[in-house]
Amino acid sequence: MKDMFRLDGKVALVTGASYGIGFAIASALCRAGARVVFNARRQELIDQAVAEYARQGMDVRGYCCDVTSEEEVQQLVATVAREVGPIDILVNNAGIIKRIPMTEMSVEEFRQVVDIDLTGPFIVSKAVIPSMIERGGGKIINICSMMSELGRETVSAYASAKGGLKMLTRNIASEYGRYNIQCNGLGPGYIATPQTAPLREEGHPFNSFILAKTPASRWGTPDDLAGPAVFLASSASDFVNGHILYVDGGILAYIGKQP
Ligand code: NAP
Ligand code: GCO
Repeated sequence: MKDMFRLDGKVALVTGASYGIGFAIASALCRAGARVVFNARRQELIDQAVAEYARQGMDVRGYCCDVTSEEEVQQLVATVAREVGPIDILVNNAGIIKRIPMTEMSVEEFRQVVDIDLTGPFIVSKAVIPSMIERGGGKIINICSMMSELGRETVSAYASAKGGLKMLTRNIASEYGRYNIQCNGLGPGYIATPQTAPLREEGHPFNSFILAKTPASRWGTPDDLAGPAVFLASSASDFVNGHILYVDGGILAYIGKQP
């Protein structure tokens, strides 16, 4: 049974894995046997991440690539295929958020969030699917969000992108499932990473708000995503397609703790 969750012989690309959730997912896939590579934009942080992966006993290669550049992505996919091997598992993790009231957000700011969080996964998925088809299948995991299902003040661009990413996930599953490509989403709840650090500052009301909205009464950690990611990357999920697996401590099931 445990062999179903092994990834030996597979090549995995995790976008945006220089730290945060991507780093945890890349580490999990590596420990499950995959050859893992990742990309990000800032070379200094890529170098630091490669050193940290190595310090933790993992041989993970990092490449400088912006997921919003189709040219850079196509070059990344070709380089990985040449240096490591064709990509079997893609995790579209790279993402940003801008917390600005919608009427105060510029069109450029809105477009930047959607470009990275939604168009980026389209670009990278489009680049890897042809070789997955040629080789008999593959796994695509899109990192969605609570905001794939819910809205809140100041995150209109992010929620629009993550809602779209849920449907891109379902559409890739629909269009390419016949080629043994499974495309699913992982929907983290509120996870303690640099992206949410502003919400966790001492005394920030959001901290107590999230603890009251989470049955588990805690913020998630990136490592909470490790097992679900390995499941969706492995043959254990070969008949799971177009599904968004929420890893949220129960937030989406819960009305919230009575004040
Ligand atoms: P994070 O700590 O801000 O890390 C983001 C990573 O993505 C960094 O490695 C960053 O490196 C990279 N990145 C950003 N823009 C990129 C681009 N255009 N091209 C390539 N790499 C890019 O974020 P996180 O909290 O780990 O979140 C990771 C994913 O999970 C995101 O999609 C986020 O929306 C989603 N998510 C997060 C939470 C949470 O509570 N933290 C919950 C649900 C979903 P560079 O800036 O150097 O490129
Ligand atoms: C926010 C948070 C969330 C998390 C995550 C929740 O400002 O509400 O940043 O959006 O990042 O996406 O699943």
